[in-house]
Amino acid sequence: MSQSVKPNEPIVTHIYTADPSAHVFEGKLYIYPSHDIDHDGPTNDNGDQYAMEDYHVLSLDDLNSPCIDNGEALHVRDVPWASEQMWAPDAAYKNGIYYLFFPARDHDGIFRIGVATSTSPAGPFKAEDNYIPGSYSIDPAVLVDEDNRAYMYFGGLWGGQLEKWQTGAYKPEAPDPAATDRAYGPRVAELNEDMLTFKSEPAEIVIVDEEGKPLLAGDEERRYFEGPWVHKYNGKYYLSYSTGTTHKLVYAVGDKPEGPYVFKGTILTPVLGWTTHHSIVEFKDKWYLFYHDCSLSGGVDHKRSVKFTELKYNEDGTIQTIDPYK
Ligand code: FUB
Repeated sequence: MSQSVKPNEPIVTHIYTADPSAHVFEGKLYIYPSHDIDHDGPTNDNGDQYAMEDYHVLSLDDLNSPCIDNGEALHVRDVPWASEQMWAPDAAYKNGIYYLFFPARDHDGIFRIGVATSTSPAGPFKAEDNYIPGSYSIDPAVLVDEDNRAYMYFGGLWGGQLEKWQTGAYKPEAPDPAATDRAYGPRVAELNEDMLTFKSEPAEIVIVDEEGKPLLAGDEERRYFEGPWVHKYNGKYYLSYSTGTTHKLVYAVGDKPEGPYVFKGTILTPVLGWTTHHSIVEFKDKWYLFYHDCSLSGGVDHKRSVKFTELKYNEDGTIQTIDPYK
């Protein structure tokens, strides 16, 4: 008999999973993770160790149930425009269709973001022939707002190539910003009603400190690195993300989906492993953080496991910092 899930423990152990995007669909929790695999390839700042080939959708009837693996939902071989590295996905529902958004390298080695569709939240998903025109970099996260407008947030530095797009075109030799330069922000683009195309060119989100000054590239404890997620709480937009090199999940709050966002604090202290990536979801009147670490693989960076824990707000709307190992 399969075991119920427990907070701060891998929700599945038969495969490695990472980058969880959790949503409530049809009364159940669905988790859209990356599917980490073993391989003999190189490990580097380019992220070659994250050599994922497919997606499995996980689901939970509730947080006292076993986690179901609904099987392969999409494989890179079935995505005409993609060549490799099926990284952190997200999903959304609109007009009777489930959409799986995912980044992968195209046939020129450039990360793009694609869409696949299904009539079921568990998939399988059928990929569109081409990536979203005008998309680039990694880590799509889609918010369908209360007015039914949908926004995609995306972007990641280093292996995710965001710094190579600062002119609006892909520049493979683009340098990193100087420590005193403004930090590069994630991108946001509203999706058209078809959920397959952008309504306008992606815009850069500005994250500022409490004095309204944009965060600087050298501020590695707070500046954006990768893995954006936006959720709403008490009418405010919460943009949370990974700080990459300092391995924290942090958040900033704004009044509009496109920002600006004011930096607030840390959600999750560093986990075992280089990457940290998450989502935040409300389920049955409680809030949960889904995240990953490498404890199941004994610290192997590209063999991660999805976990969850309850997330709590203070009365002023700030989020209580979580140490996953306490
Ligand atoms: O899983 C591959 C990459 O590692 C993701 O796209 C990043 O967010 C990081 O978790």
